[in-house]
Amino acid sequence: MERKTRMILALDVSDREEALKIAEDVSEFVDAIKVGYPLVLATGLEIIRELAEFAPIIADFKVADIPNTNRLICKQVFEAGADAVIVQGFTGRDSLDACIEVASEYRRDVFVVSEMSHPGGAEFLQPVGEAIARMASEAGAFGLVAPATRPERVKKIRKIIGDKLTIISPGVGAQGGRASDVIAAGADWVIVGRSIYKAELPKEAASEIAAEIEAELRGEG
Ligand code: O7M
Repeated sequence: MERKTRMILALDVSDREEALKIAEDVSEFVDAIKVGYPLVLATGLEIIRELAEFAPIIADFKVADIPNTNRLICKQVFEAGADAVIVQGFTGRDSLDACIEVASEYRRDVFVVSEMSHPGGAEFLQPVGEAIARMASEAGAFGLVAPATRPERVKKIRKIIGDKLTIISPGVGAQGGRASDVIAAGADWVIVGRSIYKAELPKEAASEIAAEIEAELRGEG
């Protein structure tokens, strides 16, 4: 995945036409499109190939099962044309290894959720987030998912993993996080959903966030 705009669109709409229109509109401002259950359950897995025309696709299925089932899920995800898959880390090293094995067969990437951005993310997952980040690094994952709503946690996790893994960070806009803050804290990409796809003009909204990130990277943030 190229690090250009440093933004990933979370395309959580449930209508195929709307999804394709937004993807086309904002493609110049995003490095990837994250597709998850809302869109795939509503329109079918084929949407991954259709959207791949506009940007690399990260399949957000937060895979969280035993190694064998994880292997079967990841195979389907990559056969469907996704460039990367998002998996949960809390299921342990063997489950994660299964995903990474399949990803390397297909030459694709795995992102691991170490902790989550919503208030409940602090209840059970945050206390083990750093251990999950270390495990993901040892296992050879491509990246971590860490919360833009808590830039101080992104900073801490960046310190733990160094430059070995990338960090993608959801929680910008609708959940209260700021793109520039989390890029400054060490995230490689921010993930933005509602602030773009619910905006009256998604292209304008994406362009504004991209400009904010650019200013931060130039040191004007
Ligand atoms: O910008 P939003 O809040 O509309 O969307 C954020 C997207 O990121 C949405 O698709 C969530 O499911 C996802 N997300 C979080 O919001 N918080 C997390 O901790 C993790 C994710 C995620 O993408 O996990 C892989």
